[in-house]
Amino acid sequence: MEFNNLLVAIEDKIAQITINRPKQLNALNKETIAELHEALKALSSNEEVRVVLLTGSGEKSFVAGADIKEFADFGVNEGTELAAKGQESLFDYIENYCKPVIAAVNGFALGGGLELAMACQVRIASDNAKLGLPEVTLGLIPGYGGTQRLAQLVGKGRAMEMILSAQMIKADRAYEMGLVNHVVPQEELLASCQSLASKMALNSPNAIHAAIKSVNAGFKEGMDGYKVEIEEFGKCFGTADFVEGTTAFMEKRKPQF
Ligand code: CO8
Repeated sequence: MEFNNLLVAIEDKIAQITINRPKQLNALNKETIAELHEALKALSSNEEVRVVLLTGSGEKSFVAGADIKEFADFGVNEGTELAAKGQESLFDYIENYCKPVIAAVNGFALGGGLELAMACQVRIASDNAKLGLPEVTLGLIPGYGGTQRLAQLVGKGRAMEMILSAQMIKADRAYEMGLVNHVVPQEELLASCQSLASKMALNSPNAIHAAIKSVNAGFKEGMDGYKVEIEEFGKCFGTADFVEGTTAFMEKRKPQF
């Protein structure tokens, strides 16, 4: 897969997507958002890929936000459209993706960059990472799901404080708040993400997708998460993965999914 702003590599069932605009601290312009969607879409139907790692190039920044230069002269309609399209094509798409997406937060995760990390199923940060939603300093608010997902992850009071103060927090604080799952030294970041990804890659892809759908259902307006869980649980019984998983258990061997 060839892209202008991304590098994509696949190894041992794990795809790594690296956002590759280091001079702009990997800021998300429209083309990068479109390419991320395209890359993820292609990987969704690739059965050899079980987990996706998402990171930024260089040692300084995961993603320093949406590309401010691109929307500096926008009006109300263009701003609304930018947020709506981005949410649908990338942020919601990742949240509801059929495979786990792990954000390897290797530096600044600001604005749209933190929103991107928050849309992923799991976040692991390097010890130099700084996270924040500085949009109010620009006369904006988070527009890629940040007002919702930050409150879900860390609670309303902490989300309000981060959004209204626009202050960045360090990786350790993000860990204490539950905003990232782990903090590791920068040189170990990718290996840590790969280690977690390789554990996920051993499990039933069908069950993983069902689990993602069920967990997310509890956070969706008008959806009953318990009901979705029952439906998804039931559907698992009709899959080859269920037959393989239970047979392997009885035969005292590891399942091959
Ligand atoms: N957009 C565009 N360019 C950026 C961005 C960005 N978000 N962040 C950094 N860059 C560029 C800088 O302009 C600079 O380029 P140049 O050398 O051509 O001037 C280059 O990256 C390096 O940046 P700095 O020289 O500023 O590096 P520092 O180490 O001094 O500072 C910071 C690093 C603190 C990360 C600083 O760059 C910064 O504050 N960046 C902006 C952070 C920010 O405000 N992010 C939020 C953006 S708004 C947003 O994400 C909205 C999301 C919701 C959108 C909904 C639809 C619109």
